Amino acid sequence: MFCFQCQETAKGKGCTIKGVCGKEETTSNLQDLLIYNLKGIAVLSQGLKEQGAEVGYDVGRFISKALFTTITNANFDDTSLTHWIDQSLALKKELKNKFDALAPGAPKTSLWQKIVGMFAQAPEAARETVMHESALWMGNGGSDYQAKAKTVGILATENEDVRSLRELLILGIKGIAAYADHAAVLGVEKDEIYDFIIKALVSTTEDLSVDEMVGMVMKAGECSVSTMAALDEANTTAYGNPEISEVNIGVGDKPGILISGHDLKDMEELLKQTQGTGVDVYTHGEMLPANYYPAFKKYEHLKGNYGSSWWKQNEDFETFNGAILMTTNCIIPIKNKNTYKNRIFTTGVVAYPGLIHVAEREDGKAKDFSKVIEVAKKCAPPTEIETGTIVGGFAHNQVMALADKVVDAVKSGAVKRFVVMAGCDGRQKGRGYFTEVAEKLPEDTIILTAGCAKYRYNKLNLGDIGGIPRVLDAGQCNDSYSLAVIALKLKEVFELEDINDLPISFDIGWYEQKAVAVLLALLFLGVKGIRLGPSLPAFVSPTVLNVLVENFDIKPIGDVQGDIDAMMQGK
Ligand code: FS2
Ligand code: SF4
Repeated sequence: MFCFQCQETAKGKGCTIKGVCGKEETTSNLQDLLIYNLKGIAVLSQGLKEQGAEVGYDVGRFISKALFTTITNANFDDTSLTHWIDQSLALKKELKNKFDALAPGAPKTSLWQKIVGMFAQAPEAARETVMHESALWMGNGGSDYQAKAKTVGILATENEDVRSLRELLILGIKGIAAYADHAAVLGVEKDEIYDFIIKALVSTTEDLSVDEMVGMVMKAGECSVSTMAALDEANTTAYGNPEISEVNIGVGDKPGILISGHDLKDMEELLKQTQGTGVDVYTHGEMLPANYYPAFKKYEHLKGNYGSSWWKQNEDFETFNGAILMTTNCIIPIKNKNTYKNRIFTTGVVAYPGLIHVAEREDGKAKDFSKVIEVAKKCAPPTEIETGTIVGGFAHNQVMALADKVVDAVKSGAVKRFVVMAGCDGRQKGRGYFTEVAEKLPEDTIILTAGCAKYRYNKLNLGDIGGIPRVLDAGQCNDSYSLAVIALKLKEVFELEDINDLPISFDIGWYEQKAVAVLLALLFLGVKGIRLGPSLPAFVSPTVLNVLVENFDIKPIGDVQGDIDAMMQGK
């Protein structure tokens, strides 16, 4: 195996024996093979499109979901991944049949020209050599998946810089695909998003120049912005605009279900199905921002948030005592001493060996969470681990409602600087940096956040500036779009030419691939001087890093006080 997609990769280089995340070698290999098949699906889809044939949304949806399931801490289950590969092969066969049925004399354009143009003159065997092998390999049952996987992984691209740019693109579109899938679940799908994901996958099968590959990476940033905008539209249309909310972090006296991950549709259906059952619902990790939506706040049995971010789940799930539902990443390996194995469920793109999986929606019907509810009913209420509240709900609409106050505070000098400390949390000790920065930032600064990075400081009680809380939480990493909207609005209000002239610094924590998509979005919006930690991505080669440093002044986090001093000077 070779995997270097997340921040905690072994020795900062790559996991080669077993994932630091707990991913087994066979699992990693199957994920590589799934990506390889997605490339094949993309090559065939692109060819069909160029020929004027229709490629339905179901293809974009399948690719998105499949990419999503390969994100860090989503799928640890070889049986599930084998099924994903089986499905990808079936789709590939279907597309290939369509492709072969097209008339060879039809108009020929770019990719089509390369592929079908040669088809027209070549005998069957020769034709097959023209198309990228990922489009042609059809497998022959599960037995050869492992053998095949070993030949198509990341290291199959030998040149370090080509590999780096291809992987940066693939990891970026994994994040984009996750956001696209969330939007699709709520009925918002866009041609341009699926088109780009397909183009990006195809580009990784081609011999492009470095400039062309860098161009694709930048386009991924653009697509990331439009995908996050689509998701914002989907979320707010379905559930209203998040609003300032005090979220209880204590517990009630009834048994509960703890829902984690990012899927708001699962949240909605779970809340409906638990109503009147005597079972309370609590959020964990990235589901905390569900408490900010008007549509969910109306449920009295939504009791608040329990525990902390994803990497604390082994402890939090123990003391929660009740049923647990993982709707997306991040699930982490269950230890022998953990007792919650029989009360945790997966759904959607999440899978873990031995756990019960709640099946997909069918025929427009809701998912059936009855098994989760039955288990919860037999459980003890959660053990109280803390009390009090945390405040959040500062997505763009809420911040815009406070815009006058915010602008006045900047003009009067009451607020000197905004520091965006969004992104991910994780297990590494070095992440204590973000807590320290939050504690030591001057009191005339405001922290803008989204994602699970906030758990490093959202219970610190950092006070407010004239009624504006010093930590403004926009929501999940899925809501990072809000931070861009806020920055662009401030730029407009202060009549600035360049986003970098705003009194905003970016001090971002990253962990997995959605953070890569968000980072590329920020670069596309022209944000310069981003600090990134706790370490720089292993998939960025020294040459590619140089490109990022030269064009965007990206830098690693340094020591706390030094970084604060520099940020306060706009550096
Ligand atoms: Fe937390 Fe980072 Fe949200 Fe993940 S903000 S680890 O990308 O999907 O979460
Ligand atoms: Fe290693 Fe991260 Fe890949 Fe897991 S996801 S195998 S920790 S690089």
